[in-house]
Amino acid sequence: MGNLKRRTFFKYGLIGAFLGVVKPGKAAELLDVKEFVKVKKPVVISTWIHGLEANKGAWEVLGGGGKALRAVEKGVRVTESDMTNRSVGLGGRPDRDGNVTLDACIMDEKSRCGAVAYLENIKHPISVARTIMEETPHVMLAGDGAQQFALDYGFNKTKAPLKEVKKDWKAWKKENEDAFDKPEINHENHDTIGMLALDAEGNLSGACTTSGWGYKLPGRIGDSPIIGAGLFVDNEVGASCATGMGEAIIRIAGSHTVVELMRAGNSPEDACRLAVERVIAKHDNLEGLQVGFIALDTKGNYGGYSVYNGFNFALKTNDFEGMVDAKFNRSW
Ligand code: SD4
Repeated sequence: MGNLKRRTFFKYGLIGAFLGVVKPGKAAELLDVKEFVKVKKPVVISTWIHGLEANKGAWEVLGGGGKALRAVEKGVRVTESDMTNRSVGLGGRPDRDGNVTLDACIMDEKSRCGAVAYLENIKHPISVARTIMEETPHVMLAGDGAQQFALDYGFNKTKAPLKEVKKDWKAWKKENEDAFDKPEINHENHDTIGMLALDAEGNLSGACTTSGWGYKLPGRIGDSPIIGAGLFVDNEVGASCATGMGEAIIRIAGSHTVVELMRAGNSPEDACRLAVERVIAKHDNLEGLQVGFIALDTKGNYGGYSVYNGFNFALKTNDFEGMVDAKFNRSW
């Protein structure tokens, strides 16, 4: 411990002892009490504007001292329930053949995780992911097996797509015969919700849920249900989640990369930026390739970064509720 740290240690150790937070005998066991004092919690961040409502849902748990895991599930269920949302839940756009297929995953402070991919007709994929995590020895279920599992565990079947979504899909199909050969993604048709929370006990959890790339090839699965790509949590370091073109995020194991960059000492924003720079370095053609990451560390520091401008995230703490514009590498 250097001189400065030693002073910090004694200063806060003594304050802690005075306040009764730290027993004098215990103070010697704390390595860096200054860091401990600085932790800001609870805090929740989530991708895009729909994150505002989702954060409110999460805060019903976090604000009362509840656990991050329950908060992120409750939070993103708000977005999954919103039938006006075209990129999350059963209100989402279908695949090329007109079927709505959902991807989601969840991860907690003990590195337990659950994921569901290519799930049809179930309203809350995030809760199916949590049930897989808690009730099975597996991490991920997909397709018909995942749906059967959900039905067995009491989830109801719900019809999709919505009438108006089907109408849009029919119009798209008429105009886009080419897309059957060469699928394209654009930055308006995909807005996954990824959420990260740090609870009052200092534990992290995350959740990610999406209907994926609108009009995707049938069978396509993006990054959102893949632990390490769409979401990663390490309670010793921090958590990250991703939005944007899943294929590019998977190629660099995006969210895991962000967490490892934080482990190496980068701030959440710098870690997101470095991961975005890695995405950029791995792609010759960046046209339409939007990727954004958000990250939250164990001290309640947060940040986000994207390839292109326009990405933002919702933040809620005891003192602040609102949107934060992420920094970006380039403009559209
Ligand atoms: C996917 N990453 O399926 C998702 C889509 C998304 O913001 O995040 N959109 O590739």
